[in-house]
Amino acid sequence: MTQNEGLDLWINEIKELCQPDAIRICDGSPKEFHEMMGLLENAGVAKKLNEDLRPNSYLVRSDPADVARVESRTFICSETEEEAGPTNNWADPQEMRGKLRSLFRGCMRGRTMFVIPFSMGPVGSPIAHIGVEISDSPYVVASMHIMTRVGKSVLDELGPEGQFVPCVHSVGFPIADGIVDVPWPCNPDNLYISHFPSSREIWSFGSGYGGNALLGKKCFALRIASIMARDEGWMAEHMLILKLTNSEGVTKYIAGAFPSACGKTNLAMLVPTIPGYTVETVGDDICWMKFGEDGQLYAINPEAGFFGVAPGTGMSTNPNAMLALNENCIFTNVAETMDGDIWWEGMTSEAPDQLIDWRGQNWTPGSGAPAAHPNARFTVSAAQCPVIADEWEELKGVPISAILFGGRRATVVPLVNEATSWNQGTFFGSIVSSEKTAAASGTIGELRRDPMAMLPFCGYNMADYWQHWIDIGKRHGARLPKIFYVNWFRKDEQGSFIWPGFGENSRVLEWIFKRCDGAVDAVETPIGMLPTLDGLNLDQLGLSEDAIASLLRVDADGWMTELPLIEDYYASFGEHVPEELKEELEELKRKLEAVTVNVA
Ligand code: OXD
Ligand code: MN
Repeated sequence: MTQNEGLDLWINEIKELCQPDAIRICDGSPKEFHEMMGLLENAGVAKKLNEDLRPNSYLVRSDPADVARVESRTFICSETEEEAGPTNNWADPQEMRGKLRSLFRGCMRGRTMFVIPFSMGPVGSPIAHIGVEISDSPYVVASMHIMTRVGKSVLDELGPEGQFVPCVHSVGFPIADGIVDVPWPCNPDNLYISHFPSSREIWSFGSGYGGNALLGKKCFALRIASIMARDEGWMAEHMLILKLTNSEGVTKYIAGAFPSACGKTNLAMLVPTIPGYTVETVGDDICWMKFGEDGQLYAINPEAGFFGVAPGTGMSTNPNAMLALNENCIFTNVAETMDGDIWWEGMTSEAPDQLIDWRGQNWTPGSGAPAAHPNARFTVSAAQCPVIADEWEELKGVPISAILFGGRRATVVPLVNEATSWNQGTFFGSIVSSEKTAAASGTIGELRRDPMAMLPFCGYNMADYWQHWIDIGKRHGARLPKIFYVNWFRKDEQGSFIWPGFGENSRVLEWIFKRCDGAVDAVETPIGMLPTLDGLNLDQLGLSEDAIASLLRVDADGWMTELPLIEDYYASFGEHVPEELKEELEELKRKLEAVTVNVA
């Protein structure tokens, strides 16, 4: 069937297990894409949008029970529970294999089994890796066409002996025994998204949506790749990659980890408000980094498209994303306009008078429920982004000068601070958190920690992953990127955001750019280097002195209150927490105590 014997054996094995009616090896061609969309149209789940308004684009409505990633049904099946760590759902690999065998047996009856060879990263890049997804969903095939590189070039690159990550996916809805097909087949009562670290395999059953089903993205590019990266000395991260150029034409590449729904796509496509700077996009979600022969860390975006959250995306918040969406898109669970186009909350300030909502029901403004599902998505090729960087497919990747970490913190964490060392930066990454509840003034809201924005995506023990970061620092000290901790979400006493965010974040990027060159001074504090009052361009923002102070001050009391929370958090990982991080915590405590004593 293919030239790779290992692949052929595996395809046969899965065919025997799943018993499909037919097998098709996908070639990634436009013809194949249109065939898939035709199948979805015939099934009544996809609708072609008005060709004059949104050429070659489709609206898909999923089953209302299958609308998002399901973390509670995502499993890491390492040999021991400790290897998976306390932040993952662990399942015994033998038991899970047994369960999956019985679920997958005959699960593709009445369907075609698609074999999708895909490359995560530009084909032939030394940073890229190959996977093969077997799926019984034409929606998955079409989406993989956009989100990854699919087809013959991948099989050629794989060659007769090449290794691939095997990814098996079924919607879990065989058409047999008198059962008729439904528009969006799925099996939410038997959902399993399972990862086997030792054999680097992925098995996903019961969902057709997003990260549950497009196995190249979170399952491979983060969970399995984080394990490969640990074993092979590289980094697989939940990060955007942007290219920042100053008025002299000097360019730096910055990677940034932010938890889901913190505006990564917006930052990756930002339109700077300050003169002289331009931002271009390399990636908006995932970043793979390997060290070049020159000792520098080089990054690729392993994806080929954007699978972005639609609601909240509009010309005022992310014009570049909107312009990317003019044609050749799949929209899932958005609302439909009466003239056959799409709409979602935040696309325009006012909703149209009448819509068909994501469930296919008539909708008018004020009807209570949102017209688009809050996790409605657009799927679009990255090449369509008007600010995609020319070098986004560069085989050797782009050299990374700075890494950003950030969460949503109403309190304590300043607008930006620079770690004084890789270890301190790793410490900041390990404590990234967002406030779940509104904090009263002077208190800290309930925190959800999301270290390095990897909480649902790290394929092994989170504290061992921190150790991997520390080890990278030890091995590659000299030319590592600088690390910064940013927070766009600081609130004032009235609960309003202090920092305007969006394009104004370019002011912080400018400071980071200059810090990388040592071109601007900073103040040394217990939490690293902070901007001086005139170091950050705040012109014409109209921020009060109080606001600026809240954004740039070290909230020593707030940090002192937070230290025991960090200690408790670290304690939940037991012996696995790297000594270096415990030392960073101790050091921070010592320095904060000295500051509070001085002030007193
Ligand atoms: C995503 C996520 O979809 O992080 O990118 O949830
Ligand atoms: Mn993400």
